[in-house]
Amino acid sequence: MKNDNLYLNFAKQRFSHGGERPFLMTPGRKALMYAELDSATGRMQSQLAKLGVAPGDRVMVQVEKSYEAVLLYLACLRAGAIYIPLNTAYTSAEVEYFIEDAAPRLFVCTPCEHDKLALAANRVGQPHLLTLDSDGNGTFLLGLNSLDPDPAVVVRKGEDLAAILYTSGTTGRSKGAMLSHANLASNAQVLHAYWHWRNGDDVLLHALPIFHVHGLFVALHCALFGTSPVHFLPGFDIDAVIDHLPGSTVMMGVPTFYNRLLEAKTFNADRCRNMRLFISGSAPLPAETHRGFEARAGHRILERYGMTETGMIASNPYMGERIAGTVGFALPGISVRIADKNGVELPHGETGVLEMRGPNLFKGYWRMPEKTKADFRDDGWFITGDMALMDEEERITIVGRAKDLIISGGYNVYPKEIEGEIDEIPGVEESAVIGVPHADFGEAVVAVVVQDGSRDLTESGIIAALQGRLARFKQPKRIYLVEELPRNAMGKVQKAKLRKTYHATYRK
Ligand code: MCA
Ligand code: AMP
Repeated sequence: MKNDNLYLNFAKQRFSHGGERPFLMTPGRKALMYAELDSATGRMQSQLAKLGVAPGDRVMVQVEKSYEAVLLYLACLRAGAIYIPLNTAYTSAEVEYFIEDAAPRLFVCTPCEHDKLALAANRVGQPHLLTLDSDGNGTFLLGLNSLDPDPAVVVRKGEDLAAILYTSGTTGRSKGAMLSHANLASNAQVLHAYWHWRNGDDVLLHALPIFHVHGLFVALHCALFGTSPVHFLPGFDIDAVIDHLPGSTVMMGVPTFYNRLLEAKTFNADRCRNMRLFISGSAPLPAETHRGFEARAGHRILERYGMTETGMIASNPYMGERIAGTVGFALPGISVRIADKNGVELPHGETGVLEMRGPNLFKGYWRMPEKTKADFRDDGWFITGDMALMDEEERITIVGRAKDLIISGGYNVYPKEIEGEIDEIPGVEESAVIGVPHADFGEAVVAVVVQDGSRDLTESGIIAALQGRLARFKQPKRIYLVEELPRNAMGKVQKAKLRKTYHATYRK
């Protein structure tokens, strides 16, 4: 029987060629070699089986970056389990929802979060709760070395699920995007070819988190397909990134990475002498960053566009012109159309909602058939919620969002969720959350709050009340207390007006 397990795509074709090459290289640790991958992931597969994880079971993971975290992801693929990574910034109150929703068989967390999560897990389900830290220690690894690697990669059909990635929604609650082995394999193959990956010769500089599509799939899958060594940094530390540039050829980052490189005095073209490609995505790259980077580094950043539900949809060309402010062309095998609100395709040059179709398109939202239905046209096109236009050559420009979404430093924040938490605070009558321009994060979260008069609220008091309830990156960085919110004739809060009023909050 044909086995479409994504792991085989990486392993069978490539590891044997790349055997003597390092895969992950983290400062202070011995490199993890490609030759070690099969046995290390096979051993973890045996560990998963010992813990009762069967094909189709969910494995939820909220851990720092480490070799073992990547091995665990690959082991879940091998075992046919569904991998669910969570942002390490989520609080235990937020994680409780994910455990209840996904009902994982196993939850792997950082040791310092164990006790808090044990309480949350007990309230909503009973997954095995084990630990893993950034140095590769933890209860998940106990006894691992005495296990024999399971040589059998579990048979999966292309449409079987490989991962669920939670993405917040306009209605407030996070939705689990179900991604299949074939979804991930097709996108990885397309990107590997489109960006002219040089098997063996490329070295990837990896400073992204590994709980999102960007760092986990786009970056690591290209490296795995190319058996490329990866400078695997714990996070985006500007000095470490600049130090590792001369030994790298490709970097992927969110616009904040590029803004910060331009702010750094030690960053210059000489540091980039071996680099062949800088890629940006997850949020709009400001045209001035694009131009400033070219002037300083001598490289035109290649901007691409995608979503958790779809992986990458469009990219500027590798060989052709990379134009600032555009996201390039639909990737091979992926169809894009710009449509009106009824799904009718619009002529070139007109702005509408970007819809797409292709082998990378997810299988729907986990246990949310109604939400899935609402985001698809009857003929299968997926409605991204991004406003865009296409020129005569079919080059795509993202011009805004139909969905009420803030992107801060590459992390998505849905105002509805934040407003819900603020409105729960005693003394708050109502609130409106908006994004305002921010030089480092692109957009910063700001809340405009009306009091109900029952007590005296302050900016710091409201921020303090949100601690533990929302991840730090979602918390408003400024709160404005006002008498009332502007509304239109229908009674709807006029967010555009608020964005205009508070536009200059972070202007230098
Ligand atoms: C950290 N903080 C933030 C953010 N990150 N606040 C707002 N927005 C953020 N993104 C806050 C922390 O809570 C903390 O606040 C303070 O900033 C410093 O925290 P630290 O961890 O030191 O921050 P950092 O290391 O400087 O992180 C900034 C970062 C990081 C490097 C830009 O956020 C990051 O790696 N972002 C990448 C996100 C990503 O991978 N997105 C891809 C999604 P305090 O001190 O007050 O506690 S996938 C996707 O979008 C699609 C598929 C796509 O197209 O790729
Ligand atoms: P996520 O839900 O984290 O996958 O975020 C996906 C959203 O990020 C998209 O729907 C876009 O709104 C945004 N996005 C990703 N890449 C770009 C880009 N290059 N330019 C503008 N927006 C982007």
